[in-house]
Amino acid sequence: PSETGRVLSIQSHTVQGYVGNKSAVFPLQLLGYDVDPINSVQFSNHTGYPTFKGQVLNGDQLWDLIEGLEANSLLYYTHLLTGYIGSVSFLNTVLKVVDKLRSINPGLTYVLGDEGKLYVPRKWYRISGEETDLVVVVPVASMLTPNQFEAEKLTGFRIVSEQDGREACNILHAAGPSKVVITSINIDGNLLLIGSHQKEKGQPPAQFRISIPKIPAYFTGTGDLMTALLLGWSNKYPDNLDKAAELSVSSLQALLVRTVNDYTRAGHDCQSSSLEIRLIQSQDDIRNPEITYKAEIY
Ligand code: PLP
Ligand code: PXL
Repeated sequence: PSETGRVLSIQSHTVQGYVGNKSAVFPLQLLGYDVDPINSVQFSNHTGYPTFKGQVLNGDQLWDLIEGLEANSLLYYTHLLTGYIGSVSFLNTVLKVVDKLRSINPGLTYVLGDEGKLYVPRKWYRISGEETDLVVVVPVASMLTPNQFEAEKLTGFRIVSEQDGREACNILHAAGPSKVVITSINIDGNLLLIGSHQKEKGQPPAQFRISIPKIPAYFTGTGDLMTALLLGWSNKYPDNLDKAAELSVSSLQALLVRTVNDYTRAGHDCQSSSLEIRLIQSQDDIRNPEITYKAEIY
């Protein structure tokens, strides 16, 4: 595969550590993509630390940047990637950005990532005034990568079995996105990734699962990294979401094992606090993952 693209990535920036753009830009660059980051916030560190300081970009400031790019004819992108959206004004502007980018490239792929929490606060769910609990950005997304918690919130549907996970994908397809990857669902203490590609509207999607070992540690930024990897690989294998997911999971797992090993060697208790991922040290695992986790097609 050689297909790459130009990605506009609107996500958090942290000075120290790896979440948001800090965990998405480098891997996408390693996979050959041009990535233009817009930092939706700039914080000293991620919000899981006892304290953080920094600035939040508002919707008007985001639009300013888009206008600057447009004025120089620099708004051609193949992919838009967004993560946590922190305010209503920002959310509305993201919708405007999607429209603007699609007016320039109708084939734009919009990947809506997962943040280990909600896409937007619960009180905004019904912002569109429609009879749905899905956030307003879901219908315009091409690929969605929620975790179990987010998939449940988006669908209003509790996921307690593998079959529930597949059904949640069906509900999400009906809302718009043709590709859905629930990055991890917890079933009887085991982690399962469920992927679903609806190749034609109204048709049953092709679905698969990847069983993932649970690593006894907490990480931050893994969801953002996973979404970036899925964007990168699913663009290279547009008709093989299963293959894209195998590559992504294999990279992520290699990185997580390295992270735990490094912390353990340094005498750190990996269950006492969230670990910063060893992203730079794992660049070979990102560029050339060895497939260690296989997809099982349903
Ligand atoms: N943790 C592990 C061990 C995973 O394998 C994955 C996804 O494959 C994730 C985390 C990402 O999911 P989450 O959004 O829950 O962080
Ligand atoms: O990875 C999610 C994320 C995004 N942005 C900021 C965060 C976090 C997780 O802690 O703090 C600012």
